[in-house]
Amino acid sequence: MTVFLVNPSDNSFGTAVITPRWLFVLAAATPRIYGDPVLVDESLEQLDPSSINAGDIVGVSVHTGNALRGYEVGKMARERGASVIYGGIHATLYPDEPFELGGAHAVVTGDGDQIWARAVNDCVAGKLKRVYEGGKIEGDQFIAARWDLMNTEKYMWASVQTIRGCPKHCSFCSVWRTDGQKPRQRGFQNVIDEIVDLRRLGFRFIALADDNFYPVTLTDLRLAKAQNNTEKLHNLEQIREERFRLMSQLAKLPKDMVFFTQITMEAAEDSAFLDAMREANIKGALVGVEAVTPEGLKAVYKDFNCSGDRLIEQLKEFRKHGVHVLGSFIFGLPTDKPDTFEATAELAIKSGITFAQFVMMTPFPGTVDFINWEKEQSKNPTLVGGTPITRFWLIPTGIRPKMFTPHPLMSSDEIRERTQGVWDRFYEMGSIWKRSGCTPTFRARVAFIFLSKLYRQMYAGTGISTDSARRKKSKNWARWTARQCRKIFAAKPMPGLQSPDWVPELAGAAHSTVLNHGPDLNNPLNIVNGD
Ligand code: B12
Ligand code: SF4
Repeated sequence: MTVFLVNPSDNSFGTAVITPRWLFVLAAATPRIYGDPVLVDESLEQLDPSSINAGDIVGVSVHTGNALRGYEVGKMARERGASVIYGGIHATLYPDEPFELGGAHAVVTGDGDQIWARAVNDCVAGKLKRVYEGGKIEGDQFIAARWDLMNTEKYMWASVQTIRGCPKHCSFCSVWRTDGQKPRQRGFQNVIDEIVDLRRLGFRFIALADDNFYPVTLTDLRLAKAQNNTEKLHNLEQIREERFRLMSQLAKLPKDMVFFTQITMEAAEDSAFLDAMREANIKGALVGVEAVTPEGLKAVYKDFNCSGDRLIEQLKEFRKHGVHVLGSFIFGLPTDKPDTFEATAELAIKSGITFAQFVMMTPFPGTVDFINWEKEQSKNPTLVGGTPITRFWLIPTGIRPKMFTPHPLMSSDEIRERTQGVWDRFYEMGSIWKRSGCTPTFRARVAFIFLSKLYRQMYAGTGISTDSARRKKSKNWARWTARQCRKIFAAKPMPGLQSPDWVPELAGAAHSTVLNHGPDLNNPLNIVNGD
C-alpha cells in the first residue's frame, strides 16, 4: 500500500515558484510504518494515473481554484481501486462536494497536522469514517514539514508557516473565518529548526506562508490600554513579544537568507517592527492595499488602510526600512470607476513598490462578499452551462466567466481589459528597468527583469489571452523562464549547518539557545558551512 498526496493543478510549468506547504506537512503527518508517501505536485507535472494501484490511499487537497481538477484526480484514483481522502480549505467549506463530485471515501476538514494519521490508520484498518474534523489546532501542535521528500531542483522558494489566523475581517477573504481570528503562533524554535533544514538543502529564499505576519498593531495596543482591559493588553503584548523573539532568531541565520511574508499596511506605523524585520532579513512582504480610494476601502471592510498621499507615504515607509513591497490591488469593486484603473497604476508606480498584482474581484466561498452575492443570486439564479454561477469553480474552465459579480458601471469585459492595461503599464520595460535600480549589480538587475516578466506572466489571470498558439507560446516561455529563475534562487547547500539546542526549561525566552558546536557563540547559526 502506498500513500499518495496530490496537489492538483491544470497548469504545469515544470518549475514552481513556491512549495505547496500542505504537501510536505501532510507527508510528515503520515505514519512512518506505511513508508514514505509519494508526493505529486501537479503545478510541476501531472499525475500519472498508472502509478495508482488498488489498495493505495490518495490524499487530495482542494482550494476553490483547483477543486475541479482535484475531483478529476479523485475519481480517477477511485476507479483504480484506491481510497480517496480530501482535505484543504475548499473541502473544509464544502465537505459534501468531494463525495458528490470527486469520488471521495472521506473528507478531512480544518487542520490536517494531527488528524491525518488517524484517517490513514482507520483506512488501513478498514474503518474509514466519512468525515474527520481537524479543527483549529494550537500553534504548538503544528508539525514541521518533511523537506527531505522535496525535489529541490523544482522549486524557487520553500514555504514555512509561523502563524495561522488573522484578527481582521476583510469582506473578500475567508482566512479569518476558516483559520479563525485568534492568531495561533508556532514556537520560534520549531520555525528556526525547519528553516535550518531548508538552508542545509540549499534554500536561502523562504516564503513565510502566514495569513498575517503582523497580528497585533499599535492601534490594538492603544485601544486595549484606553479601555483599561489589562487581560487583553497582556495577551496582545505576549503575541507581539513572540513575534519579536522569532525575528531575533531569524536574524542569527546565515546572512544570505531572504524571507518574504504577508502583512497588513498598519505595520508601516510600527518602526520597531519594521526594523526587526530588516534585521531578520525579511526583505519583502505582500501588502494588501486592495483599493486606493476611501470608498473602495470601506467596501471591503478595510478602512484601517489609508488612501491617497498618505497611502504613498506608508508604502514608502516599508522601503525606508529595507522591506520591498508586493502591493496587492483588487479591481471590480462596486465603488470602482473607469478612472480608478489609471489612478491605481499611477499610485503603484509613484509609491515605489517593487512588485504589484492586480486581481479581479472574486467572491470566494466563506467570505462576506460570497454570502451577500449568494443571497442576491437566490432570487434569480444565473446558470452557466447548467451550473449556478455561485458554484463557479464547477464550471468547466473553457466556459467559466472571468468575473462573476455584475458591476454597476462597467461590463466584465471592460474591467478585464482595464485590469490588463494596468498589468501592462506596471510591467512595461521602462518601469521595470527603473525599479530594477534597487538591485546591487548589473547581473541582479537582469535577474530582476526576468522575474518581473515571469511574475506578470504567471499571475496576470485576466483571461485575455488570444489564440491557443499564442497561449502555448507564452506557456513555453514561462516554463523556460521559470527554469532560469530557479537557478537565480538556488544556493550552495550547507549540510553542516547546525540547529541550536533549545534548552527546554528556558524555551520561550529568546536567549535560551545553546549550541551544538561551532566557533561563533554569538551567532550560532552562522557557522559550519559544510562544503
Ligand atoms: C501562502 C499562500 C499563497 C502563496 C503560495 C501558494 C503555494 N504554492 O502554496 C501565493 C502567494 C503564491 C498564493 C497565491 C494564491 N492564493 Co493563496 N494563500 C496562501 C496562504 C496564506 C497560506 C497557504 C499555506 O501554505 N498554508 C500552510 C498549509 C500547511 O496550510 P493549508 O494549506 O491550509 O493546509 C492545511 C489544511 O488545510 C489541511 N489540508 C490541506 N490540504 C489537505 C489535503 C488532505 C488530504 C488533508 C487530509 C488535509 C489537508 O491540512 C494542512 C495542514 O494543517 C493561504 C491562507 C490560508 N490560510 O490557507 C492563502 C489562500 C490559500 N490563497 C488564496 C488565494 C485566493 C490565492 C490566489 C488565487 C490569489 C490570487 N488572487 O492570485 C493565488 C492562487 C495560487 C494558486 N494557483 O494556487 C485563498 C484561497 C481561497 C479559497 N477558497 O480557495 C487563501 C485561503 C487566502 C484567502 N485570502 O482567502 N497563496
Ligand atoms: S485579507 Fe489579510 S488582513 Fe484581511 S482578513 Fe484576510 S488575511 Fe486578514
